[in-house]
Amino acid sequence: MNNQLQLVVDSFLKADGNMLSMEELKEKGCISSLDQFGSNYRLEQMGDYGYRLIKEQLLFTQQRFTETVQTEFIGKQVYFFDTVSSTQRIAKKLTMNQVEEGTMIIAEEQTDGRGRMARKWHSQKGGLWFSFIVKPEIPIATAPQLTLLTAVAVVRTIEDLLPLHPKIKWPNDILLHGKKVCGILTELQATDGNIEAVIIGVGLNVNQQKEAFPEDIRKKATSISLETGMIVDPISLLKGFCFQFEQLYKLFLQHGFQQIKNMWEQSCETIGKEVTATTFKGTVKGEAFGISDEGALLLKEKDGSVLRIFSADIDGS
Ligand code: BTX
Repeated sequence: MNNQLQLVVDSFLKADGNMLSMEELKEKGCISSLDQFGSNYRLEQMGDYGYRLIKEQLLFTQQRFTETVQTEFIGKQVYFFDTVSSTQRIAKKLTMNQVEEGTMIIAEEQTDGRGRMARKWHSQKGGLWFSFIVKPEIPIATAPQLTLLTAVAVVRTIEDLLPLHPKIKWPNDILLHGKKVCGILTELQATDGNIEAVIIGVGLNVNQQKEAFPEDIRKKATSISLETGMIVDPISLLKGFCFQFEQLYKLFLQHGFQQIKNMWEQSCETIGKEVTATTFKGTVKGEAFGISDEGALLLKEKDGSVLRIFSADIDGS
């Protein structure tokens, strides 16, 4: 066995002390986790008793990532940290100097993770916290499209690796069964109206258990592990994300936003709902009926007037 692996052995015992049978493991969904994460899980036969599931917990290391990431530029230059204040802050500092497109900063834990409008983002160990830099030659007004593109990349990553179907809540929340599993923060650096760099921060709750979330968000936050009952390899998710993002980003640069917009709408749970949008200017209510080409939420008020919302918190049924 590769010496980078940390072995955790879970015995699946029945109440009578016997191991679970293959059929029982299948019923519990363990076999599907084996299919999804073949390298992380293996079954060992225990004589005539049944099977034991051996869980090989893979370490969160730069080496495991760089050796196998399958991209041309996203995540090719990486900075891995155990603990940082905020990967977003480090990424911003890096952009002050010459930095390659796709450069990524990844941390196992953030002590001062931030969301939009300087809100706190809880970033304890067990999650995946990273920021990366892209330098698209696009008009500033279309930069919010990158948040939506990133959301599609997260959805595709999760759907590709796990038996889950995440939904997007405009503009930047990814939900699993109605709870927030991921947040995206997009920040711009521009000079004279031209984009110099876009810094995209992604916070994905992976293996945290319920107690890891502070009381105030426990009801509305979730992790992949809480939704699947599995311990998931964050490096597989990170590699998957880099691949998905790069594919979509190339498509975006070559053919524009339309195809990304279609994919986004397919996974969006906000469209078609009556929502309340809280913006800087106040609160508005209406039916969310689509997004504009710039990525703004289109809201139809009761009197039929249409509003374009560029930044807001959305509540709705
Ligand atoms: P947001 O403003 O949409 O969401 C912030 C809100 O989400 C908080 O006010 C809180 O209610 C809730 N929240 C906080 N932490 C969590 C969590 N772990 N899971 C679910 N809900 C939570 C979202 O902003 C953008 C988040 C980006 C985070 C990444 S992590 C890497 C990078 N570094 C950094 O400092 N930020 C980004």
